[in-house]
Amino acid sequence: MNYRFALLLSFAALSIPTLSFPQSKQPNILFIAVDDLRTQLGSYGESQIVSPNIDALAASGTRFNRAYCMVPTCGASRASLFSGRRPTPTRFVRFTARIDEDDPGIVPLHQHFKDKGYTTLSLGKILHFPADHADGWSEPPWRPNRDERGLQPQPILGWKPPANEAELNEQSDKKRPPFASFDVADAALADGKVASEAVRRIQNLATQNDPFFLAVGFFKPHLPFNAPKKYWDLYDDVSIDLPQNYHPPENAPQEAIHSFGELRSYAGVPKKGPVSDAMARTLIRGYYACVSYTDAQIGRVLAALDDAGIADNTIVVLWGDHGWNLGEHTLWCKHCTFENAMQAPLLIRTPDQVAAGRGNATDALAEFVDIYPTLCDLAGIDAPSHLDGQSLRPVIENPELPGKGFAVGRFRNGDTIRTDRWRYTEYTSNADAGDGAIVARMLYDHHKDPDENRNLASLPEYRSIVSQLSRDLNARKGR
Ligand SMILES: [Ca+2]
Repeated sequence: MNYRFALLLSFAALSIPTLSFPQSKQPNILFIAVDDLRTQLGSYGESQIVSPNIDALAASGTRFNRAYCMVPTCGASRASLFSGRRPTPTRFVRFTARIDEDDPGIVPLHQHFKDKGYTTLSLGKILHFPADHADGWSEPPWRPNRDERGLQPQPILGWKPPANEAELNEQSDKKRPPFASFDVADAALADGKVASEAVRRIQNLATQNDPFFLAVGFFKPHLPFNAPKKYWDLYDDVSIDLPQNYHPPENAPQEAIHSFGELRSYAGVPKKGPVSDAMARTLIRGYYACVSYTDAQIGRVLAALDDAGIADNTIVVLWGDHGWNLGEHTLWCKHCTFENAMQAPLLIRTPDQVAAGRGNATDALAEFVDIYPTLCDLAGIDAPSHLDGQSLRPVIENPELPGKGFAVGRFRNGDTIRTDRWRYTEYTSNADAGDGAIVARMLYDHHKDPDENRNLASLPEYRSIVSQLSRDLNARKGR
């Protein structure tokens, strides 16, 4: 056998696996991001929120009952997820965080898939700055026109608006209310446009040979709670109460409670003190309406996958970038390390689950830095070495597995760890340096106090638990 013939034979042998698994069989990824989505959904238990499409996805894939963001603010959470790296006191701190500035030189999730032959597209709100690692997308990131100024707001049941313009504006610089109802079609607002573009793209991508990584980011339920009227109408007859823990936790340090500056920047929201009960109820209802609106758009995108005949070869991931407080502990918005801000939905549906026709749910703790390695694992491509998380594939395939057993995160000067039973947070005096003295602590027992109403950190009988959790937190947090 001459050398040339031997070489040909060896190439032929090498090519057999490739021929057996043509590129078109590599799974696509539909990557759905929802801004400020908390786990108060029917699929996560009792809820007044109408979210049939997210619930159906949850039932057909793996529902992570305990998944946590790394930083409870938009840009930093997203930058951490896309980089696959934990936040530190100087990395992924604010909503304006960028990967290319905070963690230069690493290959982010979308770039990695592009390098592996995927067509990668970003629609709507994905990274906070579309220019951040824009080269990792096959086309420039696309966002809809979000100008809603020409729309006529409709009255909202149960909400008495300020009596006059002066009353509306006197307490705010932003000059627009935190919620509005518009009697318009879904596509008149941004998320309807995002869904329409996603549907159009899916129809085209389904005809191409290359696998795709399609990132679709919805803007709601982020403030302001603007939604088409029909979604507000879903809650006309729903009695909405303030949360039972509309008060700070017992013994909570002042570091834990913020004054929801994000909400206060909207018109009609007082600059100090609590909002009125009427406004609180309307905020909750507006949040519900926005979730239902976004849920309907997610349904259109998922239906497009089915209609194109590619659902059985597409991994679907749905995640909220962090949770949200709807009055719990007197808090609104995110920006804290309570469970309501750190926890967010995470749903992953694999082609195997589509083929089997059923999903599952797991209590294994998951962190959003795990999403990057999970997608590599599920798609059968190598994961880069810089990743801080670990693949969730074993948990998806066997939801009874315990997983890694912890989730850490941080916000400003607070570092927090969630374990099976506990949430522990410690606040340092010098968050920027990351080495300040610990000035306050919180400890909540989720077996006895899932709403986190009683801080146990200063009680002597919990001293050893606090010490152990502090050691675990400091061993695992980003540096
Ligand atoms: Ca967000």
